Amino acid sequence: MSRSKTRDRLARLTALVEGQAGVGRWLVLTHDNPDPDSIASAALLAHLLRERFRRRVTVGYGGIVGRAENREMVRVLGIRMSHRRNLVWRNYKHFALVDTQPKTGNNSLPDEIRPDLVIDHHPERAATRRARFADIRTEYGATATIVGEYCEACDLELHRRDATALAYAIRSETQDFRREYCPRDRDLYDRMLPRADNRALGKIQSPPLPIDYFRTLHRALDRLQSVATLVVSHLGTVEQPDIVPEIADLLLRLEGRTWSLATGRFDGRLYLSIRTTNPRADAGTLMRRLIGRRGKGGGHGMTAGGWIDPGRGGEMGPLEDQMAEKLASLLKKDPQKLAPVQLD
Ligand SMILES: [Mn+2]
Repeated sequence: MSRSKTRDRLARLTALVEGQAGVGRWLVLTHDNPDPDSIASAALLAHLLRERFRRRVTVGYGGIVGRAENREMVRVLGIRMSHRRNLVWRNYKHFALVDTQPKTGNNSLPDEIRPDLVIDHHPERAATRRARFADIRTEYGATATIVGEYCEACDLELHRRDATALAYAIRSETQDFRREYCPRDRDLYDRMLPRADNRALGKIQSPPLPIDYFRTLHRALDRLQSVATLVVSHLGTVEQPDIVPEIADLLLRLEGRTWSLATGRFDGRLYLSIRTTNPRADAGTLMRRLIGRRGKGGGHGMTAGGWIDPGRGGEMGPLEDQMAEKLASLLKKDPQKLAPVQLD
């Protein structure tokens, strides 16, 4: 079903990009603080627009490529991306969003710009309907799988580094298929892995880690809290926001726990990440209820992220505690019983 879906949509995409409406420079944007899924999706869509449609394309991002693995991915695979501070919006005629949607608060596309193309696997947002072309497939584990299928559907030649980027994106986004995915993700991964550069994959998966990583990890373990099956840690000010979901993933591996929450402060915002081992959960909706109108958030069933603007002079502590207690309540656990976990 999905393959014919891709072909139908490819016909519409082709009409848009090849038609008069598609002439002029394209900007393909990842979400802010891009992860491997977003980076691979953008790199492959840019490759498709260049090779198949002969368009001039720039890949842009906001925030920081923070995680050591993601920095290594960009470096080893030679992926070229421009930071938003170096982008002049009016130089572009067309805008594409991958692994994110308009007005979600996690990408740098100005609200007044209507995107031409949106490809994503997060639940559809109202603003996405204004895009000229949108392909939202929530059943997919990775947006990179959707973009990869487009590349295959138009017989685009995929180089070793493209196959490597796709394989790594699917593997990391699904945590080696321990998180939500569909057979399409597995199939594309199986087609890409034999063509991928194994040495590059190895380097990307175990890069050198800066001392700040260990400092933050130390703090995370020092400030561990728990109630029933929920484990929580507040990292305070962090060097880069990607460490927050990374710690949430790690905490979830604590035996006997099925939910984790990590928070961290960066650049005036409090970032939050929720993880669960329950495949029937809806972490994205839970995150949006947790944040309410104080910020932006969303996600999938088993993973979610968001941020809150704590306002001026917001002290580290009370807001974090309030969020942890609210999450405990939403999960029907007694917030009063949230207590430190002593490790020494
Ligand atoms: Mn994704």
